Amino acid sequence: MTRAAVHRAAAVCAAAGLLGASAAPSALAAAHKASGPPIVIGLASPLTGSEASYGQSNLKAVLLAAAQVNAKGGVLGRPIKILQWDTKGDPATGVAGANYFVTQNVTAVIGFFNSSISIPASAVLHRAGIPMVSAASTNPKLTEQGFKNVFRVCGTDNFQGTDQALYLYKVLHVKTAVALNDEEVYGEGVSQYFQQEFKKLGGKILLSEGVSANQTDFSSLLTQIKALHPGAVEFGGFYTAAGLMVKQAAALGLKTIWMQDDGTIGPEYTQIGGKATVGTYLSSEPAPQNLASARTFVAQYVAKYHSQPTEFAGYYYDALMLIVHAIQVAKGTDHAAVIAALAKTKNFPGVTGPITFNAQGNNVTATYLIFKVLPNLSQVPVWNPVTGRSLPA
Ligand code: ABU
Repeated sequence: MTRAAVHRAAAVCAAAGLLGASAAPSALAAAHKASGPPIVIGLASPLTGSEASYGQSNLKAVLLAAAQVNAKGGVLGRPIKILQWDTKGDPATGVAGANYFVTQNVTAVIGFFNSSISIPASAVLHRAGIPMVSAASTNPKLTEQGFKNVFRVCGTDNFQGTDQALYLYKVLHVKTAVALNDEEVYGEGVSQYFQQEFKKLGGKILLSEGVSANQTDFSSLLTQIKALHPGAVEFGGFYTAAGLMVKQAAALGLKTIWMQDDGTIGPEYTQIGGKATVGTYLSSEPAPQNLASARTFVAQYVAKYHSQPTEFAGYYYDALMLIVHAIQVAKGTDHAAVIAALAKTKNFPGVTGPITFNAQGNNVTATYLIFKVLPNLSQVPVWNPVTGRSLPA
C-alpha cells in the first residue's frame, strides 16, 4: 500500500469532517421478496467482554446492512442470514467460532475484530476455503500470511504507528517518548511500529514496557515514567486501560502528551479517563461521523438503534455489502468464486469510502487521522497524515 494510493483521507473535511456523496451499493436486486434457503454469513465480534461496545455496534451495523439487502429482495433472490458468534475478545473462543462457521458451511465470515483472534481464526477459514473479511483487525500479519481468502477493509497498524510518530515528532516536536502496550497482538504491534518510526525520525524511546491484561492500577509504572520526564507517552491497547492510565497519571502529576490508538476512539475512553483525557491524542481511521460518504449510514443506524455507530461499524456495514456484491458477481455462493470476486474489488462504493483490494487483500484506500480530545470530551480530527495538513479542531 503506498501513500500515493491513499485517497480516502482527502475526503475527510476539516471541521465537520464531511465531504463527498453518500454511496449506496449498486448491486442490490430490485425490490421483491427474497425466498429460498438463506445465504448464511458468519459474524464474529466481541459481543461481551471489555471490547463489547465496539462488538455490539459492529453487530448492529451488519444487521442493518442485512435488513436493507433483504428488503430489496435479498441476493440472487435469497435472503441473507447473519450467524452471530461472540468471541468475548478471547482467542480460544474466537477460534472455536471459526470452527463452528466451518461446520455450518457459511458462505463468508466477517470478523473477528481483535487481531489476536483474526490471525489464528483466519488459518481455520483458510483451510476450509471460506472467504473472510476483516473490518477492524489492523495488525499487518493478518494479510501477510499469503491466505487468498482473507480481506481487510480497515487500515493497518504499520501506517497507524507511523502516523503517531510523525505527528508527535514533526508536528508537536516531541523528541523523547515512553512506549507502552497491553501485550496483545494489536497493542504491541501499534507500539512497535510507533517506536520504529519515532527512532527513525531521530526521537529517543526512554522506556518500552508492556502492562498485563486486565491491569487496572498503573501507579507504580506511571511513577517510574514521571521520573523520566518524557515528551510523550504512547500506548497501544484499548480504551479501559488507556482511560485508567491517563486518569492515574493526572492524579500523580505526570504532565506529558498522550498518544492513544484506534482502540480508544469512541465515548468509553473519555468516560473512563474523564477530564484527564482532555488534550490527549489518538490515531484512528475516520469515524462514520467524520465521513460524508457515511452520512446516510449514520442516519439509518441512529433511526434504527437510537444510538451512534462506533468507529468500526461503518467498516462492518461495508464488509457485508461487499460480500453481497461478491456473491452477485460470482452468481452463487461457491467459496472459490466469491473469493475471486472479492479479490477483484475496485472502487466499491462503501460508506467508509471507495474500497479497492491489493494483491494481499488490504484496502489501499484505508487511512488514519490524528484526533484530539476537546474540553467537552469529543474526539475531533486535528491532523491528516496523508496531506500533512492540520485540521481546525
Ligand atoms: N484495530 C482496532 C482493534 C482491533 C484489533 O486489531 O485488535
